[in-house]
Amino acid sequence: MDKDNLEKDIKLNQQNSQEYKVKNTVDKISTDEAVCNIINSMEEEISTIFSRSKSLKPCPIGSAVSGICCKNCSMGPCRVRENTTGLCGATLATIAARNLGRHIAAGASAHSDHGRDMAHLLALTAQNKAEGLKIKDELKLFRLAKNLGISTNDRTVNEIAAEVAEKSLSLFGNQTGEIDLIKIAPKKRQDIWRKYNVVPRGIDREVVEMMHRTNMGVDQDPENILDQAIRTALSDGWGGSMLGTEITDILFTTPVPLAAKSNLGMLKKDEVNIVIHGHEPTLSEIIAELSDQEELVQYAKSKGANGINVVGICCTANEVLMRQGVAPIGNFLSQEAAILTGAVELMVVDIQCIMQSLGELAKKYHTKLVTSSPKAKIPGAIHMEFNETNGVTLAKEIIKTAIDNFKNRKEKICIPEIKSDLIAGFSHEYIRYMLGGRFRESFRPLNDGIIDGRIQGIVAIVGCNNARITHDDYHNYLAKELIKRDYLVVQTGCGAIANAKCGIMVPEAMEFAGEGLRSICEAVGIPPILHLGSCVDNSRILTIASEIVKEGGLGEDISDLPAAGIAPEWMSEKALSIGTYFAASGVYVAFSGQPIPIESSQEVKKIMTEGWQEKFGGQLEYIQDIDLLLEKVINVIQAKRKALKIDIKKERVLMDMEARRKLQDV
Ligand code: BF8
Repeated sequence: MDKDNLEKDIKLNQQNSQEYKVKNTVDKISTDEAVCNIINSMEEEISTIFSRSKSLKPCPIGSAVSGICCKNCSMGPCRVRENTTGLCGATLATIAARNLGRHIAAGASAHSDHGRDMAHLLALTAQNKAEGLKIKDELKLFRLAKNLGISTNDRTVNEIAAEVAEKSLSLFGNQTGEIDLIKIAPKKRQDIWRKYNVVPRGIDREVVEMMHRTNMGVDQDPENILDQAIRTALSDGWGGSMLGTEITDILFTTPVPLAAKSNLGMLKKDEVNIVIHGHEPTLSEIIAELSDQEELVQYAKSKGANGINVVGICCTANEVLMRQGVAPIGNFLSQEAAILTGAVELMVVDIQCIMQSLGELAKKYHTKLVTSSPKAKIPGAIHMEFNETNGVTLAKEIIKTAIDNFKNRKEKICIPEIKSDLIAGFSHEYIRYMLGGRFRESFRPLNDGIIDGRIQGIVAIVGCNNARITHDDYHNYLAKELIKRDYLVVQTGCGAIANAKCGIMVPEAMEFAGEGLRSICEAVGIPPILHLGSCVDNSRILTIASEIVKEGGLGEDISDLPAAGIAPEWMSEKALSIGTYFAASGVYVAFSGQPIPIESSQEVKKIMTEGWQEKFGGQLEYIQDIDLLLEKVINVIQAKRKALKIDIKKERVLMDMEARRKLQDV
């Protein structure tokens, strides 16, 4: 590059960076008053994600807003714009597709490796080697066995579990064929995947091939690269994540609705506070169970505390909330605030979405930060390793460490008096049961509600928080706007915790819902926003969508359903994998907050919208303006209603007691 061009390039970069800064200024850090109170009441300047987001701006090239960065070989990093190429000749579109493919491979790996650990745990449980664990949901085990083609006749539960574990683990290493769980999808959907050659063969295989194809000088056709990205994402949604959800239900029970409370106000001033954080539920389920044990409670009392209070953050919280009602005190952006209260004796973390800053932050407080997974150590933390066979012993040791730390509280305790009620625990099994009743469980009433227009559609609002935008704002805004217009909202991950903290995950929220949705919620006794669990539990949404299709009356495929997905505050690579497997399953998906890392390539954007729409009947796009996003989602769903010929609103029939009883008794 000559000197003039170099100067031009630098100037353009600065200009882009400047524009980008203006667009992304966050006025309010959070809509969660508890988090705002904690951050605003800090007496000394302590670095948090909110302060760092002000001083460290995102690189416009790295985030693929005004160009793209390729660093897959040491001749670069190459900064590439439209009409320029990297040293090897790679175009912007090729680099964008490659980078996205790698992000998806990482996101799918995270979910699937979690699923693998659950399968491994099931194998040890079947051999009675997993301390404190046994199979709690035999029915669910039989169902998974059936889906994996395993016979359940004349065999003990442990024999079946052992074979289910073995078969599940084999899905990771399969080299050819198709992973079994795709057969849960409607037949038409499976045929679409086969037609475009994107059916996952083996979970690990797809990730490895994605990494290979994006290595220097291999796959250079953006569409071909993105087809492999789709196959990788499908191996997550219909593979690793689905196994994670199914096996967690088998080991810890399939969730049913339960009441709980959320937010930082659930920390207790006079009790030993233990925060469970991360994504793998096993150790945390045991900690939560043991925290009521008389011996441990007495030990806490002997140290001056009134009891033991286990609360959670992120998806470990969602998992243990769904089955034991443990309070989610916060989502991704609340993790530092929890320590800043000065009331946390111990935070035990496993894997994923754990900020490294916790190590330094914990040192300033009396909080002990404990890492438990060999896969995730943090400088400054104490490592107490969970190895599947030491659950109870380790959980007790962790609880005792927390109790012993109670006396070391030194900082001012600052627990905001803010908490909200919530209802969680909506597994797909329970939704079918609650709609149809005990003897005739069915999705029929839901399908009928959609067909007659009382429910206009189903929208999944999922995914993370992102410090570049106001914490929880988009999650809560969209959920309220959608239920108002008669769209049933399903939630997972940090989005679910956002809605819970905002107080709209309770039946009372039906007062904000439209008339049609309200009539269904009242008859069935559910909130208009359903908490489906953690991020791997997005696989529950795939199962629900498949069951709705199977029930009939709403087309033959997931792409026919009046449904959409939104990740309005996405941050993690896992969200890109989720968005992609939903799009490839036939769902319209919109991301907001921060751009998806292909924004500068018109060619890749076209493939992921028009191209994927044509091939898979779904698409994935970024829409910055949240109102435009809302409008687009509604338009997409209304177009699907029109195609199904259910767009003409039927006369609203006021439901008398008999009609309500009918709905309950179907
Ligand atoms: O897996 S929503 S910030 S906590 S990645 Fe992480 Fe995103 Fe939260 Fe759960 Ni999901």
